[in-house]
Amino acid sequence: MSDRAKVALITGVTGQDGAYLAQLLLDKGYIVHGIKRRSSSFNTGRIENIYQDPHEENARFFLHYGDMTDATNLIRIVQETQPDEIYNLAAQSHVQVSFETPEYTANADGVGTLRLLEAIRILGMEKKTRFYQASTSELYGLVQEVPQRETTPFYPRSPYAAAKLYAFWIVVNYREAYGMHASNGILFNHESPLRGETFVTRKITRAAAAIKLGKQKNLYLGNLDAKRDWGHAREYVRGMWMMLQQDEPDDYVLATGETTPVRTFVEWAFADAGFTLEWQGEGVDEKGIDTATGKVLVEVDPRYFRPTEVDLLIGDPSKAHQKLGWRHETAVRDLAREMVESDLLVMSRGN
Ligand code: NDP
Ligand code: GDR
Repeated sequence: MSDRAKVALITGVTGQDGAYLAQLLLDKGYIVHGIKRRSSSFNTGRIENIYQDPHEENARFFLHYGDMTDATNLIRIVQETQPDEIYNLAAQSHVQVSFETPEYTANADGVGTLRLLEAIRILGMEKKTRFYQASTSELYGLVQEVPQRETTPFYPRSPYAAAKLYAFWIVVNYREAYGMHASNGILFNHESPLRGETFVTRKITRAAAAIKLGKQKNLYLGNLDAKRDWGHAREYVRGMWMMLQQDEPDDYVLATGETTPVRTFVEWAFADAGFTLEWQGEGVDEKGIDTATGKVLVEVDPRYFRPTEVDLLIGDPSKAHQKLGWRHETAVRDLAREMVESDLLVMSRGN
């Protein structure tokens, strides 16, 4: 083994997982390159704390403009950075938005993955560069088997999931066809204080904090009956890294093995903000009422219902336990508390 620092390239470095992964790899001594999109507004808030001026002598974190829809750009960045490991986290990652932007989602999430794999192949780096693909429990979609594991059949239920299905299989194909060290992490939902504000957990914890601080009156949600297997993002990015340290590439489920209805997550988050909710009504008329004041704090708005829903996700992470030694640590109840506390702090500072 040489003592040269390993080089990693992260697509989607400005997202929730990208920020945690970049931190993890820097802590491990890697040189980290990240691809960020050009945006008219600031989009590097999550990596502000690890940003390094590239002029600094010992800088190990570098950002490059790029996009998963631009093959020329991906080839150039892979050539310039010569990564030992690529983590493909970039995606239009919002399931509901994928119903509004299906073609773009297919392009960025599906064909984008192909572009990156082809960049490796065109540059003759198949044997040098290991590849991680951000696959998802959304592949399971319509319930075929519970808990869901690596052998459970896929049944995607959204343009997002269909695009990720293509990405999953093109990664398997490049592994088999060209002997690439390419692995899929089939990750169940993972959240954190850095979670995007329109995903349900963060939408809930932000609203609970804002209502507590008198900045918002109530919260509108969609399907309260959906169940998700929620873990902590910081622990899941460690699993990504572990997959690329294995001698052989493979596909792994990362999950907690516990599932929780959206409604329960709402109750927890509001309790952590000091409210006790009582539910009244059913379906679109269901309301969450504060028992102390009688005020309606949570209402259902059908605009957040999806044309096709994924009702139940619960993962079986046994393979990751056995082969990677990976385990989740944070229980979902504690995750909800951490997110509410963080949102209360951020909002009370006025941000
Ligand atoms: P985020 O939505 O927080 O981050 C997505 C990242 O991709 C952002 O950096 C975003 O840039 C970037 N991006 C979006 N479109 C493009 C594009 N066309 N070209 C380049 N970059 C782009 O997602 P997460 O961090 O939560 O998830 C990371 C990955 O893991 C995603 O692929 C997601 O689909 C997948 N996944 C996530 C799970 C979860 O529970 N979080 C579970 C399973 C899979 P910008 O900041 O500019 O928007
Ligand atoms: P998901 O996450 O679709 O599982 O995809 P999201 O938090 O968006 O939804 C979870 C469940 O909550 C229900 N829901 C609502 N969702 C949102 N966003 N907003 C609402 O108001 C609302 N009300 C109820 C949804 O219907 C759904 O059942 C996430 C993303 O990170 C994907 O990129 C990733 O692949 C999967 O997790 C695993």
